[in-house]
Amino acid sequence: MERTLSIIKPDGVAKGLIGEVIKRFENNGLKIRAMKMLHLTKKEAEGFYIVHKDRPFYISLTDFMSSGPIVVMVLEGKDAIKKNREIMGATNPKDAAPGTIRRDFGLEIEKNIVHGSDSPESAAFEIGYFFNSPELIPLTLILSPQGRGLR
Ligand code: IDP
Ligand code: MG
Repeated sequence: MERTLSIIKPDGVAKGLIGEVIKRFENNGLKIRAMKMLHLTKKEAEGFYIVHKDRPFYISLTDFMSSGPIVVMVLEGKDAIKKNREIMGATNPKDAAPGTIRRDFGLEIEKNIVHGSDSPESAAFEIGYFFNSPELIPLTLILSPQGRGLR
């Protein structure tokens, strides 16, 4: 099992795609271990994308990522990093395969609906950027909830 960080970016939230994106993860066997809606400050967006600080699109990207609410999620499953990136599609929606989130809904290379970690190292950094360990619900509890009427 592997974990990855997913973000539904401000364009995905604004277009009403939260449910659509989550449905695709669930249909592909990815379990949601943690989830929250946030509105990042510019500084928080800069910190998250620090790996891109020298790229020409850094200012525009961090303006965009702090422009409205986002949904951040920890996904877990077999090969979750690769699987999530397959479901998302290529960075530029024009290059993304048919049936991927970015191809189906992305406007252009920056406003491409979703983010996904690209390696185990970035997943660890990105999950830790938004979540403390106690915020991750144990997988066993997700798969077989304990409670009144559910035993
Ligand atoms: P990824 O999201 O597919 O991993 P990265 O290269 O890590 O792609 O870029 C991070 C994000 O920065 C992209 O998802 C996109 O929103 C934005 N981005 C990447 N390349 C460009 C570009 O050339 N122009 C504008 N924005 C870009
Ligand atoms: Mg990336």
